[in-house]
Amino acid sequence: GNSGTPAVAISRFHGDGVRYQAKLIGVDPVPDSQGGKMCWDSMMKLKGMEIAARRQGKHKKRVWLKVFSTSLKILDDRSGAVLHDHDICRISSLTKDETDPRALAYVYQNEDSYCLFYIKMANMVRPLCHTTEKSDVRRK
Ligand code: I3P
Repeated sequence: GNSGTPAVAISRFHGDGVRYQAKLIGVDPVPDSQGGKMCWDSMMKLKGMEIAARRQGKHKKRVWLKVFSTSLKILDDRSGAVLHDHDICRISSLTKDETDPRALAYVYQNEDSYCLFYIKMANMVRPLCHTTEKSDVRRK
């Protein structure tokens, strides 16, 4: 039967996806799929590294975040090369950075390991947070 994802099927993320301009703050291996403290500690660690890098004149990597109905791709902003191709089913937690309205983090499961991806959007993250939550994908 069709027990798929009808809500997702009618979303605007079908087909070519929706592209957001962003920067990759950092990627950090984490021990688990979720956990508020775990995510926050990882985000603070990456933020510390970002600050240290900036002091040395280094900039965050500019990327495009492309959201599709079943995947999230992180592309190099210049070449368009796919740096990360994430199956949305394997994104186990999404954390809004309460100290930065443009930043968010999610945990991605790759086989038996987990990685936290910390991303800074060019614009406010609220629309993205809403649309990646499946219950909110349904429109009207
Ligand atoms: C930049 C400023 C930007 C920041 C950028 C910094 O510093 O803080 O807001 O971009 O980060 O270099 P300055 O004002 O001294 O030029 P984001 O807001 O996107 O973080 P970046 O160099 O890592 O791109």
